[in-house]
Amino acid sequence: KISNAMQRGAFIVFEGCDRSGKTTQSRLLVEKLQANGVSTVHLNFPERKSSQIGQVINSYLTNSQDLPDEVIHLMFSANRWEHLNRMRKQLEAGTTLVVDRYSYSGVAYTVAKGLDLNWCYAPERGLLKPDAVFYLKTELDELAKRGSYGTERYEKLEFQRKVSSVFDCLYERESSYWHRLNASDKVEDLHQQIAQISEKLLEQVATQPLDKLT
Ligand code: FDM
Repeated sequence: KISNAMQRGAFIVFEGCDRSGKTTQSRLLVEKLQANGVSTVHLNFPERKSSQIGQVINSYLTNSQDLPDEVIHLMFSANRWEHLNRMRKQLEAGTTLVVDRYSYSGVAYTVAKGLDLNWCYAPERGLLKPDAVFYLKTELDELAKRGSYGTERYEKLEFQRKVSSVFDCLYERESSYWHRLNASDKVEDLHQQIAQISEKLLEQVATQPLDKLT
């Protein structure tokens, strides 16, 4: 039996369109794992507060600053790179990370603007690869029913439709570690599905090395 000290945490990511329930589900998972005594940290990309890059992203998203599509894309990626070392240390120390959005949002939102998928993915190579991605898939009319969007840059139904189709492509490509879930399921049912998969995952990955996006 391998001692606890050698076990790493799991790297779990939530992806999906705006208002798909990522924040609710990621919080519920964090609470559940913590209640089970698992050291767990909740993160969210973009991480808007703790760096200058994050602050630029925030002013871009709230429409107070304009930037070329390529530039903001690379800033979203840089925002992940600037948190890489800390994330790796936490995982290696046995802490599980539950992350609301990651590289796949980076790709999906920029490809939805018309940029090339391979170009969009390139700066993500070398970042840590998640052990699992929970893709909360929304039907567009369901999203529309959830009421009007906020005022941030991407919160428009037509744009979300494009984002959603890129997520579907990514799911086809990455399905070995993606779990596509129906975002219109009841909150509690979704949570049960996610918790069950995560608990198994925690055991499976504890002694596996961390992987990188290639
Ligand atoms: N977003 C998020 C991107 O365009 N690229 C990225 O790399 C990431 C992580 O930022 F519209 C978009 C997705 C969303 C916005 O997301 C902020 P949240 O859900 O408010 O954190």
